[in-house]
Amino acid sequence: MEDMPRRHNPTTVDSLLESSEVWRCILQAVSDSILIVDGGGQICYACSQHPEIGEPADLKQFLDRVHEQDRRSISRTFRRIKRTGTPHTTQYRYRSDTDDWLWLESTGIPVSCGDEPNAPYIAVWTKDITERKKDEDALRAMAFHDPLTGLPNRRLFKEHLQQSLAQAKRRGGQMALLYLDIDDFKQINDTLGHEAGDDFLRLFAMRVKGCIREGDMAARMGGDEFTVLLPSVFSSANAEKVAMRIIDAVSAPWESHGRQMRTTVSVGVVVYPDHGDTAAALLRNVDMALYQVKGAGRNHFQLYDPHLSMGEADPFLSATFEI
Ligand code: GH3
Ligand code: MG
Repeated sequence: MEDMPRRHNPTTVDSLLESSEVWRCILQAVSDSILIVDGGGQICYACSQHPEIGEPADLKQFLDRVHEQDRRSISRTFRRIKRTGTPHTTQYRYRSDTDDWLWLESTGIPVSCGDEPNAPYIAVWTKDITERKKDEDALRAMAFHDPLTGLPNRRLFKEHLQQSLAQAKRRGGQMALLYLDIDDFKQINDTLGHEAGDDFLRLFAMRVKGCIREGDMAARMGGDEFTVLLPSVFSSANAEKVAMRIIDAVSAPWESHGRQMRTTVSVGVVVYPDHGDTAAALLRNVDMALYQVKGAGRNHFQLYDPHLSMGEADPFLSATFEI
């Protein structure tokens, strides 16, 4: 490969870089905001390309608009820059001129001027990263939610189960877990089509959510399997009541292409601490309880009972049927 021809004269570049006029042009042209703060915290230069960020008169005015939960991290970053003499970056929420919360990312760069020792100034280079944060939030939401129903997915459910369990243990209280499986769901897909199946899954999610309180959680585990987490119950009767409410709500008629349908659901129920004291034990036992309902004819709930044997299935008791 041929050497690239040198296009610049080092002496000219040096004198260019020494020209404050050149730097002023560059700073005013970049699309970020720049502040220069002296050792006493006074802002000695401010140039903002973001009208909504504005140009604070001093560091106090700037910090007043930073979200109170982020102020300590900003002070810590400033101290670190002074202590280490190296650049550091921090992200924080900032109240805009229009009173909206923006996400900003600032990099503080220690700079010295002339012969002054110990870099007495800090140049703060700030980008508006609000859109990037929104995209990250949307991606995070996608990673933890089921796209069809919008409900939390298995991953988020498992996190909440662990948290609820830990809280119940600390409180010495009880919590309940319901495992729901739609009866004969394959039949909806087979007779009405996959889209009707999807419509019913969305309707099912809404009906289940309508049966629980704020603080409780409904999640889709996959396919036609859902869970409901009741982080605080006083007795198994509370959980059974919710299970019954869900069974009633789900069995209300629904319509697909002018056809009136009715669909049922089976529910397994476990309560901590009676039916297990780990997430794995509760999940194993709730699955067993659900298996018992399916075996006993479906369209019902079953509180986990290790002594209960499986009944004979009655395929005509429940499922989806036209009415
Ligand atoms: P059972 O009463 O024993 O639960 O019988 P079932 O027909 O409901 O059987 P199962 O629960 O095993 O079937 C779940 C079916 O759900 C199988 C699969 O084709 C279908 N399914 C899984 N995910 C989706 C989805 O996102 N949309 C639709 N429409 N169908 C799905
Ligand atoms: Mg099913």
